[in-house]
Amino acid sequence: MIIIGEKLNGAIKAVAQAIKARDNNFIRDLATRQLESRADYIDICSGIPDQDTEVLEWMIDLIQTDHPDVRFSIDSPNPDTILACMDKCRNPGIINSVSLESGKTEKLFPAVAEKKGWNVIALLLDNTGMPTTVEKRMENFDGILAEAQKYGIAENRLFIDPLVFSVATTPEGFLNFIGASKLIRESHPDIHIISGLSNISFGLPYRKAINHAFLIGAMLNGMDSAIMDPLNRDMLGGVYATEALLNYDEYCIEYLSAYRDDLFGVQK
Ligand code: THG
Repeated sequence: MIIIGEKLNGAIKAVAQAIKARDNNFIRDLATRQLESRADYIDICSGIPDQDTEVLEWMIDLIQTDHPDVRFSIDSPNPDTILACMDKCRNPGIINSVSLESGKTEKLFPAVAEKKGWNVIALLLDNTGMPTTVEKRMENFDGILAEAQKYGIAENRLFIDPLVFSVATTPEGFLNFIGASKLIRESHPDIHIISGLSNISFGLPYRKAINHAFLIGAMLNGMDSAIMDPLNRDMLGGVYATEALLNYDEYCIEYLSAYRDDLFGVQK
């Protein structure tokens, strides 16, 4: 699994406060802990539209001073912010995100095509709003793929987010998510499939049970990347265990290594 650490998000109250106070140490610590939990990318999202570029550039500078090899997931609704952040990053990262909403791919795909090593998350969304069926997701997938081909972006640089809604309000949401995931996985083995783990449980109690079931169900149906909390040790255990069961981790080498380094928090 390719893990994107979600913790540096202004939607989380403590992070919003740290951003407001420009609390360097809070930000540095959350980045360090996520990297110690072997996050492949650190997602950064300000949640403040009028200071978006400034806040994200501040985080990038801070974190890459401590961790010269860090790769960022630039999480912003504003393509100009994403472009500015790409220039700041020492290492190639991942754009979060494009979609078929007007202007997004036109602005960001040329930068992906030009900048070596950068990857891109594409939401299966267009100007008509959230997709509610498998068919609409696949129509949007075809649209994204056509755009990527136009700019010569290889399929293994694309992370498709089929979008998932809460099971509390959208009873068939998970089935539609995996319906699209399966079709994409079967027809395009090199394309990555990604999701945020927590939308599925919105509005329900004991969210971690639902998030955990989602994680495993989605991994069995082609999801190979997640925006998640790598400090959540139960969830991290689920990731490593499922990878081993699916024979992506021969002889459980990664699982055992994570256990030895106590990433699951169960060592004495
Ligand atoms: N797809 C894409 N990008 C996304 C999302 C997506 N970016 C934002 C969001 N969804 C993913 N990020 C978060 C960040 C924080 C939380 C949820 C989603 C959150 N975290 C809790 C906290 O830190 O307090 C803890 C969660 C836990 O313990 O597991 O609520 O869907 N492309």
